Amino acid sequence: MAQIRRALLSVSDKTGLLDLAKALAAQNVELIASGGTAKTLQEAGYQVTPVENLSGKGEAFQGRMKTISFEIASSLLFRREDPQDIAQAKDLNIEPIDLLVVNLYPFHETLAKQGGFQECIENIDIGGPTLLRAGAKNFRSVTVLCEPAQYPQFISEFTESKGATTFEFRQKCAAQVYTMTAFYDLAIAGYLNQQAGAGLRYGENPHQKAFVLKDPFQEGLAHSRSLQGKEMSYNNYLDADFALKTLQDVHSWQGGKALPTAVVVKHNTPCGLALAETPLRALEKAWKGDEKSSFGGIIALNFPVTDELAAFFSEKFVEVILAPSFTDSAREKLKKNCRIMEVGTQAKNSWQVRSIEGGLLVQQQDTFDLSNMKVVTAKTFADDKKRLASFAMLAVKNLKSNAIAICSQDGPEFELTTMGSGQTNRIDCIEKLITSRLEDKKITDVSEVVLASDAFFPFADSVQVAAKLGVKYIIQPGGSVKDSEVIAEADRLGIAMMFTGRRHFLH
Ligand code: 93A
Repeated sequence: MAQIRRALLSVSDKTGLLDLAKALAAQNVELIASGGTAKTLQEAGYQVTPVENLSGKGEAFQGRMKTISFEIASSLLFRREDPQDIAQAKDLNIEPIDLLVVNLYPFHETLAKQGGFQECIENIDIGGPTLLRAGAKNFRSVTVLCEPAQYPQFISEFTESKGATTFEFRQKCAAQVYTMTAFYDLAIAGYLNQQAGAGLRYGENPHQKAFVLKDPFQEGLAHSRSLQGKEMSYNNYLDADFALKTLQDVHSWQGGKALPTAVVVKHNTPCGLALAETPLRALEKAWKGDEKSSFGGIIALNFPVTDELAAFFSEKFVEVILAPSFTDSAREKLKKNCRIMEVGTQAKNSWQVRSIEGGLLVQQQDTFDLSNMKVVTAKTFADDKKRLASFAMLAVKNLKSNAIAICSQDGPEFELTTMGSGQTNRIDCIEKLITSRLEDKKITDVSEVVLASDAFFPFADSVQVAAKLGVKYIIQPGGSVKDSEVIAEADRLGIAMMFTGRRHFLH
């Protein structure tokens, strides 16, 4: 528990301020406040120490300087448990501040009401984030509240414990501060980027504004420059990211000596994927995975693009080619409007962030692990078939759910033969998409392919449809309440099946 004796309050939104002041005053906490906040408190009858008593200077530059000062930051930051800091604070006449209550200038609201440029700039809070970040860094001793929604919980904990807070509460508050300042800065960055005309030509559609925010702390696609061709578009980035992630996955699955690998992505879906003994074969096989869809696709390769490969593209239209390098003459040969980008094949295992209304969803990247892979049927898999099954699982991992991949092998070479993805039910994926695509490609013998499913089969019907097609090998995560029925059906139909214990939903 950390006892609160002095509080600094500096709030734009005065909601709940007086309830908070009442609870603090009841425990004899000294209230220090900036101009407007002090006024509100004083008008309600509270005794307030003006912030200038600490900083030694009054507000300046029309309010741009209120709380930014050596003394105030020191009061928040010095280590309360460190003898050296304690001695120095004493020398410098610094008294600790134990509670900080700040909410920031309403930058978002100013944008929302379409405030003018100068009004927006003035609403960029500098002192507030400085205080917040200082207090939050010292959460071991300092409690920091950055929005009125936190007050009720604080008041009840603080009152109950007679003027203190717990470490857990302070840590949660600190995390909230850095989330708050991150979103605050993100809004400012977005606004200034837009004002500066930085950005993509448009978003997914021409009427949508869009820009890329590059993470300065990470490398990756957002930082790569297109070496030639038109600028990357929003959709190009999305598809290129998908192509690259799939390529990196397949590249690392092969271990040290990766064979030439090619991925073709269309609309966020790898529709072609192959690894082969020569770059040209890998490219040809990936392209033929779904020739109809490959037109206008995005290509990712784990090998340099040479003349021979550039010639492959001469009669074809592709949006982007991603590869570790391009020879000068290959660049000459590639169509001038084809975007080319040099990118690595090394996966960066960073957080994956997606936006939803009102926030961001954050998760680890999906990883591949077949250490629990096991045969569950009477019929088994030969070792090379197991390898093909793991490739098929890798292919289906990179397809939008519900997804089914059918993969085949020719010696050391592997390819995605056909797939169905993005379906709202699994059975349609096999019954409609896979069946018609196999017909399209005139593939009649599927006895040596492996069919992979990104999640378990909820019923035995998918196995029946697969058997009707002639499929003899299936790999899937397992985990359905009907697993035993599914296995029994596979046994009855002479199908070999493996479970991996790891689902690969991709929504
Ligand atoms: O203009 S500032 O960036 N400079 C400062 O030094 C400063 N200190 C606090 N904005 C500053 N603040 C902000 O003022 C706080 O974050 C809060 O939003 C607001 C409270 O001002 P007042 O107490 O005068 O109403």
